Amino acid sequence: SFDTAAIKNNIIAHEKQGFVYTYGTAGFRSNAEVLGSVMYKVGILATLRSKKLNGSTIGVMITASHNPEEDNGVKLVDPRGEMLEQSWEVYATKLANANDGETLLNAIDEIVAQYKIDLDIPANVIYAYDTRPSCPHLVKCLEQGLEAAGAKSTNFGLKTTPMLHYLVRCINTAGTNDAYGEATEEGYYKKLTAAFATAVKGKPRLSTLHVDCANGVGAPKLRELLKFIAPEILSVDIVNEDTTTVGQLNKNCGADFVKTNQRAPPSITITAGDRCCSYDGDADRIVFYYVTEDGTFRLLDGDKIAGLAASFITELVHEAGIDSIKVGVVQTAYANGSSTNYLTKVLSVPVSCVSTGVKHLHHEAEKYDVGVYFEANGHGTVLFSPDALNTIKTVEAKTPAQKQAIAQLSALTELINQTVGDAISDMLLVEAILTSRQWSFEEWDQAYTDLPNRLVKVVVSDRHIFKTTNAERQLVEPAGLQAEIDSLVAKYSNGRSFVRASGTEDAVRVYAEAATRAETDDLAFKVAQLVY
Ligand code: 16G
Ligand code: ZN
Repeated sequence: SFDTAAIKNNIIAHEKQGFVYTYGTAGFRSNAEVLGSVMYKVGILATLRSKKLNGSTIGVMITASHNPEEDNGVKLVDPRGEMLEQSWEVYATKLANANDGETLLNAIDEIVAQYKIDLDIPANVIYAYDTRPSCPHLVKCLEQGLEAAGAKSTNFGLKTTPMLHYLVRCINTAGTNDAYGEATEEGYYKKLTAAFATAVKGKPRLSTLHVDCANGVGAPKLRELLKFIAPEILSVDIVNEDTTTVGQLNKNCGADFVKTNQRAPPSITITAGDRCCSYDGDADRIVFYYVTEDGTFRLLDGDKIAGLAASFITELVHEAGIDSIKVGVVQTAYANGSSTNYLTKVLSVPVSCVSTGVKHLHHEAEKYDVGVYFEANGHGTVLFSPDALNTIKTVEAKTPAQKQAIAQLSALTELINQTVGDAISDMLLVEAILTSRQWSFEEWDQAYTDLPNRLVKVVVSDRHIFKTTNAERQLVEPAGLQAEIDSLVAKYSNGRSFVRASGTEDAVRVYAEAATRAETDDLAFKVAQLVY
């Protein structure tokens, strides 16, 4: 039961006085040393969230994704495998900052009153964690909170972030019409690999895909998944799978390294014809890359994945004779201008632009029959609306070609992790499309050419004074700054630039793109000077 005396007495003291916790874009995230006290509170919060939702299972994931190994973090997963409902974030923040038992109980009372929570409803929570050395300690702190709050909880152990999202949805939909799958790690592997086999049926296998797992949890999990796929249909070579040597996680490897540095990890020797991709530390992001004959590095990022997926699904929907299903794409301001142009002008699909952060993209994508969403950094997935799923399931084929298209669409709905972006699932999606089309990376890359772009991080004294509008594409504060940026941008051909405060780091980010590399760098530099 919910034991207020225990909650008060077992509180874990703040590790560092004066440290302010914020439930941000991706939950709480910071150096792991200050997070024990937060985990305790998160255990209580997850319990309250479950009670509020009539005992539905809530997920807790301990990870700091692509951050350095000494960091850690935690986020809550809602019953359908989505991110925690946004209105709860401020309460999460309040709980985390309560520094003594009395303040904590007051913060809890406030949540209980605000959401009219019946504390007698039994709570269910599941949790998992990545490979960081700080996880075992933080798990204990979380358990201390769950225990004090009286939740029924299950430790799912080492998992990728998207696996935990999958498990939460499976548990909550079990036995219903939209049961999502078997709530086990094996169930996840079986669902994805069976769908992959169907999607590539009858097509020759592609060459080996080299997968950089960032020395993180993606490595052991991908290895496990491969046991369920015949080597005749997928050939994978795992690189950077050292999850035991301290200091290796995300170090000079992984999706964030590749996207930021626009080059392959030094640990991979890559020659023309090689096909490579990189996961991030918790395997919810992926980017692909190759080098051309003349040795030029070519990145196939989230925008390229979105373009590939949107074109393939649009084509299948048409071949299946179900054009009533409308495909749409959701991007952020970081999407390369060329990708937006390709989607709207060449594919003629609607594109919406939203603020950075998965929760924003996900909810916008739900508005389409088939919503493809990807951040340029490689996080994304595809959502099929209940109506679209139903149409795909029930439509009757009139020709063998239609039958084939319907079977493939149906396989994609199983292959794609629709709860959140998933490096393993997205990898299989891309491989399924490329296998189906018998395309090389070069052919995929032909769709459009990225405009040169530059992302600059500027450390300022107070990033909170930077307020944006229009999906972060324009500043409203500090007053006058946007006008100055606009007049700079006007001087460059195909110029575009915007400034926003980071949600994960104490800094401001400047993005710029223009027709040439020199113009882009110049624009980024000048805008950064305005901000500084
Ligand atoms: C978080 C977000 C990611 C976003 C990034 C932006 C989630 C799960 N993750 O990692 O989607 O791209 O923040 O970071 O929402 P920034 O605010 O520091 O630019
Ligand atoms: Zn991640």
